[in-house]
Amino acid sequence: MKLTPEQIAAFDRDGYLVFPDILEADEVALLKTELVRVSAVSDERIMRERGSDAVRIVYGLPDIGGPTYSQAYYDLARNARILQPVIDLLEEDVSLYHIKCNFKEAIDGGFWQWHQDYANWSANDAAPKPRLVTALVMLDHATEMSGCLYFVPGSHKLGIVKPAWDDTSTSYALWTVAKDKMIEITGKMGDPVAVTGTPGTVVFFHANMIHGSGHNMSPRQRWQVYLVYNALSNVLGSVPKPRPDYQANRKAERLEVSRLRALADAPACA
Ligand SMILES: O=C(O)CCC(=O)C(=O)O
Repeated sequence: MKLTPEQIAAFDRDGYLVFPDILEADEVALLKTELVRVSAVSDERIMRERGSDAVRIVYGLPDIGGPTYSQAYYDLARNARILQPVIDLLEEDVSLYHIKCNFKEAIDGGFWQWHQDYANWSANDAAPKPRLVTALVMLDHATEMSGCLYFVPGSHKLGIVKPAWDDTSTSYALWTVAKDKMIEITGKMGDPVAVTGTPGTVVFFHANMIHGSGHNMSPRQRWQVYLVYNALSNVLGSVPKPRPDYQANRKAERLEVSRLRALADAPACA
């Protein structure tokens, strides 16, 4: 899927693009089945909600030989429908920074504070520039009640907003946008918008986009996959305590675009 100049201009203006119906029902079903399988593994790549057994995040799905490896996610990261738009947006070849699946289980799935991903990747991994793009894949209906993401359109143009460290609100510590800053920014830029959609929807967003999401109050799960790509020129600097490869891949290997239609059509690689 090649992006048009109009789509690229809309991404530059708003910081995101939404495409419904990119993955087909059988592909979404395969990705969900694989998540059920790998989330049963006991490993640090599976992180839980604070004070609960509910899974919050699964990392490591594209890592061949790893405990949470899944061929379907390895293929997804290379699929033309996801990878080609990312290359079009960054205007260069990319490597895979990580894949993260956020579960947000019915009733138990917790919120995500307002934050910018690049504030975290800059501080934690010494990513020199915000030349990373995330492709969010919806595996369930994302609704306001089930804890969909919210964006502040245009906020990617603000650069890094002075971040505040928060290791108490949820089980996942994060550099966040502080409350007073958030009130100031939305006062100027307008209220955040809900990123809702049906299973198979893909959303591309900028690394400096201010985003967050609420608790899942609904009786249905809200699973979403986040595939993060880094421009090959954006080589990570050194840090005293590098995060594991499954969170910040330092190998910077160029990804080849796969034109195969269905994830299951790809040849086995492990
Ligand atoms: O899945 C969500 O609701 C939010 C996830 C998020 O913002 C993140 O992983 O950076």
